[in-house]
Amino acid sequence: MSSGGHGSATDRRLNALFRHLSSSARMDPQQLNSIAASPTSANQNDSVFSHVVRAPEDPILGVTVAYNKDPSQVKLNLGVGAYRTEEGKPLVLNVVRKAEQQLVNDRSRVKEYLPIVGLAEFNKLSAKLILGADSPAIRENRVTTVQCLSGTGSLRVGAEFLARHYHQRTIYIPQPTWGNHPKVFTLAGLSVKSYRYYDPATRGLNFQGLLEDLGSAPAGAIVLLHACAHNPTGVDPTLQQWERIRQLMRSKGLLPFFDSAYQGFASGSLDSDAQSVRMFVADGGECFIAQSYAKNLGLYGERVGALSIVCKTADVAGRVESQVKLVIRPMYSNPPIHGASIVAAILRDRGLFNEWTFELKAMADRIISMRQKLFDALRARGTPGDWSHIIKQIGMFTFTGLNPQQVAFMTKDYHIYMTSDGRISMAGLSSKTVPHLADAIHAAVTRVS
Ligand code: KET
Repeated sequence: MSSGGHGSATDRRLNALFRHLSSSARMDPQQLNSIAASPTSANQNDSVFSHVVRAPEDPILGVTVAYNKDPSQVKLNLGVGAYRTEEGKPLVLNVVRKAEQQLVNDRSRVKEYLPIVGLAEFNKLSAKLILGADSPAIRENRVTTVQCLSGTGSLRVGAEFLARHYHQRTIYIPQPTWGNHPKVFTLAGLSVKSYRYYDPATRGLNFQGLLEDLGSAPAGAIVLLHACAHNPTGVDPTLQQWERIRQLMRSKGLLPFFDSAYQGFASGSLDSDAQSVRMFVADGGECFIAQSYAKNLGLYGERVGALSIVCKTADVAGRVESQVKLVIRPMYSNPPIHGASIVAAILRDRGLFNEWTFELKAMADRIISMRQKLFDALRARGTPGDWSHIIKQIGMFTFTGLNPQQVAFMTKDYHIYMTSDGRISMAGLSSKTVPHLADAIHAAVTRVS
């Protein structure tokens, strides 16, 4: 390869570029017009993208798009899982405002890039939050945690790593599950299969079906588990059932991948909601955990989350982390600093942390009270059917059992927006809107089959 000098390839390219630029600069306007009108130039109506077909809206986020277009005064968005106050307004937690104020007041803070793996303190504290402050896995340095773009980004980074470095490319997801799961895993290069989870007849867990399906999964397969507050069903295994699942999975060498998007939202307690994960970590085995702070800290748009990979030894964890960095760097280089700084400020300070647990419990309690109110309202109307699942289900959502036709009817006649599988976000409901929803459900089940 020549290096410099008149004859180098770089010089030739630069010279050609210079000739091109100076000649077009000298071109008169008429000459330019004639080029634009020449038959070889692109026709405005003939886009190189004219074959692109319009994609459907996202089944969950598209509900908000439709809601925003509706001019009705009584419209109600129960689609996306986003917390609203009794006044129907989005909520910024007080503790988040305090942490943000601290950050703004701290003049020593800069906006430099974070490392590829994100904010070190945030990562450490996130691992502690999900695994427990006294977790032996953390003490033994065999957990690697990387800051990712909320829960979705954590799932995707974990899946990309697995597709590159794990011997089994099949991931089992519950039936049903969050609608984005199959897309995230398929696009990461994994092959997606499902295991039985929900029994529409009992509106509860199909525990037998779950055990059978995981029992016949190939050794080593990855299994996606919702850590708590299963979305969309609101049905979680009991601790005894979790223990059976753990034994079965460990005996077959199945690899757990926990999605923890609702820690604190199920019971109102951060520790209780992490019990499923901690059970799998206590046995010394390996697992993946994707954490989101979208719901429990209300940081939806800040995109703050973490991927933790619990390994057998510190040495393996270090090597795994080095490869996770190779996944992240060409995707988005490194994660954003603001949201992670808010979380770190809250998790490191006992006062702020306690305040958070208070606010979190208040959100969880308001959701639980909405369950009772909706149940009572349907009972008062004598709506046909057993609606006790509304008060039994856990977390942000009620899986109503309404069919797509009934959902479409409620949207058209009552301006109530929800996903077509009949899931409603209880966090979007308030005492004022419960009667409207109960009227709509009553009309739907009595008039639409
Ligand atoms: N996991 C589950 C189970 C989940 O419900 C969500 C979001 C996520 C991960 C991702 O959240 P993130 O904002 O990336 O941290 N679910 C709600 C919002 C959405 O669909 O994006 C929902 O089901 O309404």
